[in-house]
This record gives sequence, structure tokens and C-alpha cells, in this order.
Amino acid sequence: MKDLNMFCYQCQETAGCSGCTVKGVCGKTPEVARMQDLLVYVTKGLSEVTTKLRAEGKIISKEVNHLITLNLFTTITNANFDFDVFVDRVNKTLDVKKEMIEQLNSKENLGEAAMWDERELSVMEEKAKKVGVLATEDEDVRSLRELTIYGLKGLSAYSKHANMLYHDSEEVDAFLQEALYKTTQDLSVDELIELVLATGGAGVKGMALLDGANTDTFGNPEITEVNIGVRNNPAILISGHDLSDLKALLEQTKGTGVDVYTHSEMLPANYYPEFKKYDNLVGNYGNAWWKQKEEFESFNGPILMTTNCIVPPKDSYKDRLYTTGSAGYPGCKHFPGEAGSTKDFSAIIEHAKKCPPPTQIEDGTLVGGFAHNQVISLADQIVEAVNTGAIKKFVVMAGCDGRHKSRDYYADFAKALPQDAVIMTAGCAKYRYNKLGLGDINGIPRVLDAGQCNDSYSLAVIAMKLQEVFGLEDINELPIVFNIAWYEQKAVIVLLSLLYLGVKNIHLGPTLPAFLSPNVVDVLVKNFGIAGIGTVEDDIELFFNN
Ligand code: FSO
Ligand code: SF4
Repeated sequence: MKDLNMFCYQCQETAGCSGCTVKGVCGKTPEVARMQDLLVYVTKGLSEVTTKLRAEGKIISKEVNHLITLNLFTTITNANFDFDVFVDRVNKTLDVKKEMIEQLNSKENLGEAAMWDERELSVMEEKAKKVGVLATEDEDVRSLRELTIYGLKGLSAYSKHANMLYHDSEEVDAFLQEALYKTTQDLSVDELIELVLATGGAGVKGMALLDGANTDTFGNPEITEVNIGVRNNPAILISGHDLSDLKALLEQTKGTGVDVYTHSEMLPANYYPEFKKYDNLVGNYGNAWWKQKEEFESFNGPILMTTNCIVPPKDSYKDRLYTTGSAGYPGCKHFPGEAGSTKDFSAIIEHAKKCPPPTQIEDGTLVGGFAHNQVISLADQIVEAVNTGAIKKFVVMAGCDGRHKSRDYYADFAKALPQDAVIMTAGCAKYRYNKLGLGDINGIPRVLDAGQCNDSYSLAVIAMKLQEVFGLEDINELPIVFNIAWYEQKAVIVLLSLLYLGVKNIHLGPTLPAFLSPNVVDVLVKNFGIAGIGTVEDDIELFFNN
């Protein structure tokens, strides 16, 4: 086992549904995979130090909190492929860790990850081989530790977006660091299960923090028809999840003759009142992340990746691909800028001016904007539709899209739904069925898109509101079923958050995570009724005729 080139099993597309050991299916090289492992390791060490400093009553600065969340975020699937970035972040983390150890009154009993400090690249690379996932031998302990770490990675992503909008939660950061530290300790399986559930609790707080940051800054999403065609101007395509980057880009492109289009997870930005003020935000171009090879080519202009999901670019558009924040790709220009600084996007704007307008690939509009505030304002209409039997069931189909053929299931499932079922969605999973023309029920669209994957929080708020309106004791008595698609680690924190809120019988597909050991799957099945997916026919039967 220890001679493997790399080992990563954090996403749904992992090789053979068990682990990438030669090269990532995502395109991640073994060198990058190992340096990511080392970054997670030193971040665990720093988290031990910050946790102990807090216990001594010391204050941890926002800069340190942000360093930790950005470290984890850069290791999320498809965020960053740049080896040098990981080496830099390891070095930076070691610098900060060294300073913080100095501040500890009691320096005894620090763990190995907290103590480790080597700057020679060859020594770092040797260490990286020994601190990855397989360093934990017991399969169940490994599974629960990694489940926690992947949840924390997702939580870091959401925290980072909130931080960029000047919203911080010391409570969430302190939890995140303590939990990360705990993954280095000798906890029992029961204690680890508790840690996993507590991570879900922090996930709810993290998503609420981001929801507050987004709505305070950009207003509440509202029902919106989003144009999916193109205009005849040069343009920039912005992808990923970071709304603060979109705001800065729109400000800087104002009056330049350069249009801006959203891609994949940036689509929901079109639903916010603040972004509707910009005439040069034209609409959404294309589909989910994995179609970018074709869509970035036909877009013709430069593309700004603000987060994952990057697919290793084709040469035909690599010189048009720019990154910022957690995102990175070797050879592509990166725009730096932390919370509180203004990023300078002039290079991409100048580049756009020299490019032809996008080639149209679709036309028409998409309807979205069904986040909690908008849906709750329609509560009377929805309750009436439920009471009259016009709506019989809500089907939460949130989560991610991906490349595998097996994901055709989600389009087929959406098509096969009874006409009195309404889909509630968030995340890029929606692209499997948001252009199928599924119609409406008494004016309520049958696909209610709340937004990005983090806006799954909205779906939980809506469910809790409906529970209250219908006077139900338990959220599971609602006419809602959960058929969620996952791909990367943000979906893990969404799942853990739903479990924390007491949601049972979630179906997760297209395959169950490789990082769940058979015993951990058993625990999830027994306590939460978690299940995989079957055939469309069987699942329709199960969800609607039982
Ligand atoms: Fe999708 Fe990628 Fe939002 Fe993920 S674009 S897959 S769960 O990054 O974060 O839904
Ligand atoms: Fe493999 Fe996914 Fe890890 Fe990439 S992120 S190396 S595809 S498991």
C-alpha cells in the first residue's frame, strides 16, 4: 500500500469507485496529490496550536482563520492543480504555525503534526508520502476521519465566500480547527461518529453565515428569467461560486463594452437584485462544470474561474483561462486578493476586448430564484396547492453534476416524476433537468432552483417553514423526498448538515462515497436510513407508490 504513487478517494469520480492511485481521474498529478496531503497535514498541526491557544484564552486573528479555510478549500476536487501553490501554502502555514507556537504558554504535548517543520523541498516531498489518507490503518477510523475532513473542506469553502463579504464566525472557525485537530487524535469510533454529526451542525451554521453574507450584500434572490442566449459584444465568462469576484468584475467592466456571462454554479447570481443592476451581465452561458471543454472553446472570450470545478484546459483556450481565490492551474494567470482587498481584473478585461463575441449555443430563458425568502413569500400559494392535492410531493434533487453516464439517471428520473411532483434544487445537479420544460403547477414551476450548492441551506429553511405551517412534529412527516447527487466535498457538508437537521432516508447517488467503509455505511443506514439509488422505475415506485 505504501508504495502507491498517490491515494485520493475524496470525490464521486474516484478511480474504480475505490481510489485514484496512479493519477487523478480529475487530472490531478501524483505530485500535486501528495503536496495536498502535506498541506492538510500541516493545517491539522496549525489547528492543534490554534485550538490550544484558544483554550488558553488567546484570540486567533481572522487572517489565521482565513489561511486555514483557504488551505482546505484549495484541496477540494478540481479547485487547484498548481504544485507551486501547494508548496507556498505549506511554507506559509509553517511560518504562521511557528509564530503561534511561540505564543503558547504550554508547549508540551504538542502532536507530531504541530511539531513538524521542514523547508527543504525533497524532505517535504518525502514527508508527503507518509501523511496521506492511508496513514490511518483502521478502515473505519480512516473512513470517519476522512468523512469529517471532507465535510470541513466543504465548510471551509462556504466560510471563505462569507469571509470575502466581510462576514466571519469565530464559532465556526474555532469548531473547524478543533475538529481538524481531533482527526489527529486517537478517538474511538463512537467519538468520531459524534464528531461527524457535530461537523454537520457547524455546516448548518456555515451555510447560514454565507446565506446572510450573500443576502445582506446582494439582496434576496427573486424569481428571475435568465437569458441563455448571447449578444454581439466581446465578453468574459465567470464560473465557480464566488459572488464577491462577480461584483468586482461587473464594477470593472462597466462601460468598457465588455459583457459578462455566468457559467455553471455562477448562474444563481442572476437571481440577486444587486446583480440585475448591471446592464452588461447578459445571462448564463452553457451548463454544468464538466461541459466546459466544449463551452469554453465556443465562448471565444476569456474565462475567470473563481473556485472549482476546473477541468484541465485544452490548448485551444488555455491562454484564455484565468483563476482567482482557491482556484489555480499551472500556466494560467492568477488574480491574487484576500478579503478586504480589491482585485484588479484589468488584464482579463483587456484580453476580452481582443476576442470575438461568444458563439451562441442555446437560446431562450431559464427560471430560478426560489431561495427561502422568495418561496416563503409564496407559502400561501404552495400550501393551497398541497392542500388541494395539486402538489403531492416535493423532491429535493440538490447537489452536483458530473461526467459519468450513470448521471443520465437524474434526467430520466426528473422526466419520470408524476405530474404532481415538484423538484427543489440547488447546486450544479440542476443542469440535468432544468432545460427539460417540466412545466408548472398552478403557476409554480416544477423545478424550483434555490441557487448554488450552499443554498441547500435555503431548501432546509423552506422545509422547516413548511413543517411549521403544516403543524408537523417531525420534518420527516412532510411530503418531501430527498434524492441527492454528489460529486465533491461541498456536497459532503450539505449531506452532514441535512443529517444534523434530522432529515432521514436521503438517497445519495450516483454511487455511495468510496470513503465510507462498509461499517460506516451500516451506521448511516441504521440511524439515518441513507440509501443509494436504483433504477428510475424502482425509485419512482419506492418514492411515490409506497
Ligand atoms: Fe458543482 Fe463543482 Fe457547487 Fe461543487 S460546480 S460540483 S458541490 O464545485 O460546489 O455544485
Ligand atoms: Fe481522484 Fe477525485 Fe481525488 Fe481527483 S479528487 S484524485 S478524481 S478521488
